[in-house]
Amino acid sequence: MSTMPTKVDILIVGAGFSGLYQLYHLRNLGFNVKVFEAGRGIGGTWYWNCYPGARVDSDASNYQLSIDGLWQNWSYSEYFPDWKELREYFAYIDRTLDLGRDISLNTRVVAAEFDEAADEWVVRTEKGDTVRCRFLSFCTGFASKPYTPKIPGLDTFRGIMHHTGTWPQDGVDLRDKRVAVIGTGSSGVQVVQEAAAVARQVTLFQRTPCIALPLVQRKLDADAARKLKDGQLKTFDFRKKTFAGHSYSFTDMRPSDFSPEERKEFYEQLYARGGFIPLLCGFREVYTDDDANDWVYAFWRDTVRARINDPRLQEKLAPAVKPYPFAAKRPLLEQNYYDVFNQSNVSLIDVNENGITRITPKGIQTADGVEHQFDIIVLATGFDAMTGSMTQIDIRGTEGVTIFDKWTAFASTYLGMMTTNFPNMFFVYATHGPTAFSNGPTALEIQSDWVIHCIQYMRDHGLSRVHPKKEAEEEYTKLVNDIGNKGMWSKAKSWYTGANIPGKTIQHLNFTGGLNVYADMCRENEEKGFEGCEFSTLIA
Ligand code: NA7
Repeated sequence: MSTMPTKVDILIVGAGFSGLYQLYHLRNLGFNVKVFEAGRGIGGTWYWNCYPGARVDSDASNYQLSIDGLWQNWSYSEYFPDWKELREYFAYIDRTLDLGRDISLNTRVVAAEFDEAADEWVVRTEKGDTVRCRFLSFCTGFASKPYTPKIPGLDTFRGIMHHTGTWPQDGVDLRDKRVAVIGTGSSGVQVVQEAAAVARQVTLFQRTPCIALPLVQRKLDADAARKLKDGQLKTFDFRKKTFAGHSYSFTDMRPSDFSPEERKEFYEQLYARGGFIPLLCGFREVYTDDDANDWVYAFWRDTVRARINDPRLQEKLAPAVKPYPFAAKRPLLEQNYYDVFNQSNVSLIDVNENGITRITPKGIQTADGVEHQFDIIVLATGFDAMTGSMTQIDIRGTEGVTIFDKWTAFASTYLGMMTTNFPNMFFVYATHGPTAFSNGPTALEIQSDWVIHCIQYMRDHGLSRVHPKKEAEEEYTKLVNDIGNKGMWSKAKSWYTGANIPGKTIQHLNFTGGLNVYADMCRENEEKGFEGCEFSTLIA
């Protein structure tokens, strides 16, 4: 892997999908580019999230980069690959594109300061190395700052305790153990499924029931993989034109076009196809219309309740009255999550009825005074998502402004890729992008292309500094929040709006108008010479 440079044209932070995509394209354009990656391996999310059961929710043909020469020779073995296979895919990308020579692993960026006299960033790593660069591109994703609630006694536990986002690389054996899982997001659901099969006892601490759709996993044999490959170019093209960056889109039919029986039959067919199909090929009105949302929730609830034997657990896991609108939090995918609660080794504690009072050396104490003893506690408690990936770094722009100070009160960005006071700094697949509900590779390719073209434009025009105009940023930020307010997202507490982090300002952190709309905006913006950006040149 790479040696430490002192000066480069472009420094990329993070070696996940975005970082690798940008490195490949910028290097091909003749720029001197380096990637700094905090992990000891590449893969971003799939390096850190190696907890039992970690698996992607996007399907095989959508969850890959569209780089020519790359996709032709890669096939996943499952329709929804797990973290191990995703790591193999990253190793394949690295090998095929020869990226490793420009990636410094185990190199965490802790600070960056803009040198106004030179139009350069001075970036510092945890080990104390500094590097100068004209452009700084944060490819740190939306979920790289794990969140652990401040539960009293956290550090007194004598067993094994880890957050899913910083799971030990050499794994934790759950076999025959007493396992506690706190959290019912994607991570918690995936761990529960895996633990239920091997652990002696699994106890889920639930605050809010999740809405999980059937994954419908299948193996991809040679024939199935070839069929996907035959349609791959079409997939890459179509996925950029859809609401969520997957190669399928909402029905044109409205709920009122169906009789109740037809509607049910239609959704049964969508459920049988699996993954996000019921959400993304169903009624678009689910995001905006209460009646449509109620119906879709009721359909989901009834299918789930039919799988659970105990009426108490039916009500806990799929309540009669919806706890929040369908899709207001990120829907999850499950394989046998609801079924495992029929097993004698799996139980659920509702922390609203019986809260966690403290972690003890032996386990978790609840409000009823009981000490539940565990060998392993899994903190599946999520992330300070979107803004946190960057506000955790000491980034200082012009006029001494830090990104933490700027975004703590209210996040503002231009196109979800730049922000005023931080010239020559880009970020993708994070704050104000079409991030949370989009297929990752589609969103980050659209955003990264804009970043790459902007840098290229500046080189072609002899420009050394770019930053968004204040009015342009205000307008875009207002757009993000106005569109967000039209949907259901504010009616749930989740990382979509920052509501999962105590004290964090509640606001819309995603562009929810659709990835296709966002892609058009970026293209038009570029065609108009990066309208909304101000460029300048250092006087020699
Ligand atoms: P999520 O989806 O943010 O889930 C975190 C879960 O942790 C969620 O169910 C929270 O409950 C729960 N939580 C947080 N604090 C507490 C406390 N104090 N007590 C009990 N439960 C708590 O994170 P994930 O890692 O699962 O997924 C993140 C994203 O990564 C995911 O959406 C995919 O895009 C990939 P709540 O629901 O807020 O009541």
